[in-house]
Amino acid sequence: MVRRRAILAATLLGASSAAKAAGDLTRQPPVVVVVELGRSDGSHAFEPNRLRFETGRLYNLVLRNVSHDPHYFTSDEFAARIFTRKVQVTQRQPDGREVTLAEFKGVIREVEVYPGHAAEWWFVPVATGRITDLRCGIVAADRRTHAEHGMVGEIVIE
Ligand SMILES: [Cu+2]
Repeated sequence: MVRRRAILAATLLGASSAAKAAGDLTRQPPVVVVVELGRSDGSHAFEPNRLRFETGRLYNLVLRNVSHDPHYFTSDEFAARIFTRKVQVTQRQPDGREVTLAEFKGVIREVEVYPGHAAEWWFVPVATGRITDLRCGIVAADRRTHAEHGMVGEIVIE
């Protein structure tokens, strides 16, 4: 009886420590994913324009604007399926180091990045789905949006 109780206690302890290990999903080492916004030749696109994430993992989505125009990374469906830990604004120094200038926390739906700069969106996907509303809504000189010029993308959360 005593032995049986000891085994039960060990089992319960094991279960609780496993639950603790899963604990704070925003504090695991991030998976870094880089998406370039725009192209240096002036055309409008996300590169890559197909993204895949898994629920429960922490991602650092680096949005790097490599063009001469500002660009948005906008997706309502994506925002509804993730928990945002933070969005941070970074700046590359002349010596190549990336420094953080600001951090934003809370629900984020849209990030705009200016030419030559980058922002990092740290998040944990919490719901699966195929998301097709990734777009840049900026209006170009010809009055068509960047999305209409092809700056759209697809996100799959598994
Ligand atoms: Cu754009």
